Amino acid sequence: MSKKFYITTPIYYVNDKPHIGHAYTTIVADVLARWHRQNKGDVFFLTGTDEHGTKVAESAAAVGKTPQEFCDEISALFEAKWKNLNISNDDFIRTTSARHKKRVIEIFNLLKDAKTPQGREVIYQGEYKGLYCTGCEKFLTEKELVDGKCPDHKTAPAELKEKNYFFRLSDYKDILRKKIEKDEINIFPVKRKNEALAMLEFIDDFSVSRETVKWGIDLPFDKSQKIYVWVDALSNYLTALGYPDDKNYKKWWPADVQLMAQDILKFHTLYWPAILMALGLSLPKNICIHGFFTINGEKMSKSLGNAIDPDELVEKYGVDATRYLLLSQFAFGEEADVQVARFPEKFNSNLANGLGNLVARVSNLLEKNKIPTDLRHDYNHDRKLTKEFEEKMENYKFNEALEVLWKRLRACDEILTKTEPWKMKNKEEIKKVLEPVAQDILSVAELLQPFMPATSEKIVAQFGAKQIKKGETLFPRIS
Ligand code: ME8
Repeated sequence: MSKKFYITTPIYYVNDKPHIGHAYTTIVADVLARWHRQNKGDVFFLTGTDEHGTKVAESAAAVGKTPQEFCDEISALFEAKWKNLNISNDDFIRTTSARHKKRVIEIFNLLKDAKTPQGREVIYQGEYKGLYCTGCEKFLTEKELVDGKCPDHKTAPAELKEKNYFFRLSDYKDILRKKIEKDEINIFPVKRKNEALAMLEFIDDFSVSRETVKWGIDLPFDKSQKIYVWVDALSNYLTALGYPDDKNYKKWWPADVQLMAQDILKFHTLYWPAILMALGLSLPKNICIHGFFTINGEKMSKSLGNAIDPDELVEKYGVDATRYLLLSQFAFGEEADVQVARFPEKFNSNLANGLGNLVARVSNLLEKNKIPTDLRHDYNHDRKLTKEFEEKMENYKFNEALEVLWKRLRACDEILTKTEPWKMKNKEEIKKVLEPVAQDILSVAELLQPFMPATSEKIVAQFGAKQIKKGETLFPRIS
């Protein structure tokens, strides 16, 4: 039986247009999904949009739209951008969809009856008095502020005093600590695990409903309240599977990999596992957290106006090159400054010259000299290369996985430079040089499939033929 692999991205807020930060997480998920499918995994890849809360309602009002109209529009924009990046998600969940809302209500009814490990009610009514940042849709403590402002949004938080229902997180502290320490929820990279453990010491019960919010799902047992947008949003990973009434969730849950950046670490490593434990469900296996992109050292955001639209890159470089440029630039998990100014140079050296030129030269020589080849056409043919590549993939080192392939391409270039087959007259001699190089190209192309699916498909078709022929230019140089 093939191994199931359930992978998720965060569901993105519709108040912001998709930018390369969202695109990065989604491309990484796509690469992992495609890689598992290629290895005969049974994959379910989920992404979607987070559409409730004051922030979204305010964004809609600012452009004179109803919240639902606004959500429909921006959610469709996310879907279109993902299509444009050749994202192979199996489902797209929206928190304003009927299927999601219905199941969130069921989740709340289950939580209402649930007991903590200490036998107390998980949900209780209380009053929240404190700070709230609408930009983050997050409750803040004084300690988290910088100069009295939210460090992410650089705005002063609102002072709130309202009736809320709370989740008794304090009763889960010990069990959460144990599970995180023992890697039962494997938080990657380890520095994020340590951050989660440090945060755990300071957390308190959290609100699961809001009194003063208008755009949201009604709390089933108190209609004066809306479900807090974060609990609504986290539930998506279950509602998309049809939890609790559709048995489909039994096939896919728990998630194998949940991807995100560190901005939402607390919600996913502490709140979310506690909610799952309260529901009696198992915990996600891996929570993989990447760094926050900056653009020239500045946080990328709508308010700062420096966000890059992935479509801009696709238009300039093409889909596969955009995916390559974003994933090869830095290690997953590190803080990363996107240096878009370096993209043209990288495109020309690694794609136009590196891969593109090699494919063109070798195919041209084979066609011109009418040399047939007989190449092995399977993923595992070059065990050494595949193993080295897989080791990097298993550790989320996508930039290094790509480098493994490019190292091989450079070695091919060196062979050609050294042997100069274009000067050779004897067909057998030419074949002796070119056939192994063509095999390397084919093996690299097979492994490249999760990153650059269309390019991989073209090269595999081209080099899979008995008589290899020169094809179209894969990556025309950019000036
Ligand atoms: O937080 N660099 O949605 P969101 C890298 N709706 N990644 C970035 C990024 C950047 N500058 N900006 C955004 C939410 N991302 C909630 C999530 S999930 C149940 C609810 C990516 O639209 C990254 O994956 O603010 C980050 O975690 C996510 O977008 C936040 O998206």
